[in-house]
Amino acid sequence: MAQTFRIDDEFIARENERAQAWVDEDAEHLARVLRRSGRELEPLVAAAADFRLAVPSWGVGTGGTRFARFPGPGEPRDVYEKLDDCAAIQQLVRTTPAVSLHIPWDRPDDPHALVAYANARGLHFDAINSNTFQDQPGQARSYKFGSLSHVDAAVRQQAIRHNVECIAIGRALGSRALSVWIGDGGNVPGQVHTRRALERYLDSMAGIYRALPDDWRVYLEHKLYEPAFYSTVINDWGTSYYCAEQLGPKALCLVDLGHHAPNVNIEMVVARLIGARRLAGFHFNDSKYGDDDLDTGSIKPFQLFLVFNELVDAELDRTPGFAPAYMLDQSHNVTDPIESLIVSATEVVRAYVQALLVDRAALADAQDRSDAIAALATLKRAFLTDVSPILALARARAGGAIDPVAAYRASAYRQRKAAERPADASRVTAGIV
Ligand code: LRH
Ligand code: MN
Repeated sequence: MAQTFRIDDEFIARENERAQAWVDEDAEHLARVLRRSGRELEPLVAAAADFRLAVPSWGVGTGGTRFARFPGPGEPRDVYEKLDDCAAIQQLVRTTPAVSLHIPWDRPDDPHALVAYANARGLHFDAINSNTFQDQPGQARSYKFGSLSHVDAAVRQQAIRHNVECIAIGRALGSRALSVWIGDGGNVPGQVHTRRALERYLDSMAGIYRALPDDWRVYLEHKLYEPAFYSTVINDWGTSYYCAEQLGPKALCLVDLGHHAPNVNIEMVVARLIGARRLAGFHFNDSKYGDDDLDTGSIKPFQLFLVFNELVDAELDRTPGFAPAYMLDQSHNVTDPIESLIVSATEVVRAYVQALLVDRAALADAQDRSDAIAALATLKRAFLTDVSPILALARARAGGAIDPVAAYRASAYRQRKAAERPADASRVTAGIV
């Protein structure tokens, strides 16, 4: 395999030299501000440095909509080049050593070679995603009218076999979770029998559940609509929770932030699933209208903070079985995907550190006195604290970049990849990838 360009640690260290002075100055100031409310900077830097997030393999290519996809220069052409780009992100932010693959988009010819390639770049594999929302060349039966809930048992069996195959691939890659999102549903009233479709889904998922190794989990991902535009079989957290309860303890509910109706109180959904011990984790992104898959924290940063407020509260409560999987799931239609993933990873850690800053005693006191103003002020004080110096110090101490986007641009990584990966005009398509 030809030698390809990689950002090296020395380059990052040189870039950091230029920025070290301002980050130290800002960190000193923040330390003084925090000390006023009895908080120390160091534990927060350590917590930021320990935070882990997975990136989606499909996120490093340019995304699109049903109307069009406008590929950028140096698009990754296979799973190995996707890993190269994931490695570049990890090198700069030091928060994203895990990659979540999607099958068949990333089906490995040689899983062991892929694991070695990933490990050599400081990466490992997170949850594996199945795909029964598209038909593959040569596929026997179509998923046009559904998959795990299809009226035809033969189509359901085909979808079950695909998920069982994903578990086998995941085991070879060291994953410990299968993530199942299906687009099953109807476009007109009456097209799908609402109760029977869910029964068929549960029967199919029971088959997949039986194939799970003991130490594995299956993540059920709900979504309000799209590609079905009237009814969706796994449409909301309640349906997902009901199904997890029916299937067994290894079934958990994954929250994709973009999969809810506008104005749904997602932080409450998170609190409900934590309380029910069924929170699988997250697909972080942001949205203004539908499942826009925009960069995390770019539209509703306060909502992201409130979600982490629930997560940190549960963490501090030592809630049994609380081990959510954190992952980005975005579609980068007009930005350099690597820059978007760098910024999004940073915004997720920012929300986590802001949530750690919440004065829990003051919040509980305000809640006990039903003092809404004091309660909101306690949250806002944390949310409005600029924790950028903490995030930069955490990255730099782990060998990452103080200013990762600036370092990425200075490396000319994209231009070099454009030279290494000549554009393949035949691959200009519409759609998410
Ligand atoms: C569905 C979804 C799901 C993935 C897909 C790429 O909207 O969020 O998680 O499989 O995007
Ligand atoms: Mn998702």
